[in-house]
Amino acid sequence: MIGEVRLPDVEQLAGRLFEAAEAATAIPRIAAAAGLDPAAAYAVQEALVERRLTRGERLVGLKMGLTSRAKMAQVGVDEVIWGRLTDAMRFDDGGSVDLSRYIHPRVEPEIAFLLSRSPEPDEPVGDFASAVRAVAPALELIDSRYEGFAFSLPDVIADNTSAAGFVVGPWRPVPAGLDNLGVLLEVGGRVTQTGSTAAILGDPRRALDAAVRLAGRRGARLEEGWVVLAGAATAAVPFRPGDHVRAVVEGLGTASLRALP
Ligand code: 0L1
Ligand code: MG
Repeated sequence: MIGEVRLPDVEQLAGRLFEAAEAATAIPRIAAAAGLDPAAAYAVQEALVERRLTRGERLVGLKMGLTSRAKMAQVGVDEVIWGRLTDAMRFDDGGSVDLSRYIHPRVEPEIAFLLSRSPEPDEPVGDFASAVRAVAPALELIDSRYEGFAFSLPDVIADNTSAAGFVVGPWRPVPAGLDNLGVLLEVGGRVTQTGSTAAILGDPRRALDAAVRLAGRRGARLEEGWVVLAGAATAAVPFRPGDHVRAVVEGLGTASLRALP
């Protein structure tokens, strides 16, 4: 048992979310009927990602979700959450993606960290910065497996926090200040969202602290060479066939992705 949820149910719920992603077909929300609390929802997430690993994917990092007020307001959930990234979710910077693989994809501009070592969950706050080798502009492709892109906190945790894909721009050394860099999201060369890295928990480095601590609570360790997506600096926008999206982060550069027509 995990809370009120039996282990076979954890596997069954993970299977439903896995199949929904495979078939690119939305399913009704699962958490209320199954009695999922956040702890049980993370167990479902783990079982869901385990299915990807079983078919040969590799864990390459973590993502933080709902780290900005704009994102919390957009989805009506007000807690920072985390999910897992695999190698199959990564797209080349400037590459392209076939959106028919997704249900209702959206994109959002982020900051990515590259880890130079595996941080210890009990390191003092702020020390995790010494575990960062480089930083980069990034894009996250999110795709809720739930109908209407609507969910509760345990629903979205179980669904691996809507993780679907990501792009990392050129890595560069971490600049002195990361806490107030301008961020733009362009679609087809037109600016559709503007924000600042300050929107990411006040400073994206706090998202890294949160990643290490929250994952540590579930016995998950971040590894050397992993990518940590710190969270979006703006609300997400729909990603449509033919769109060319670009995240522009002041002083860091750009990351882009094209959706096939
Ligand atoms: O990366 C994110 O902030 C997404 C978290 C889940 C909420 C959503 O799907 O927008
Ligand atoms: Mg995100």
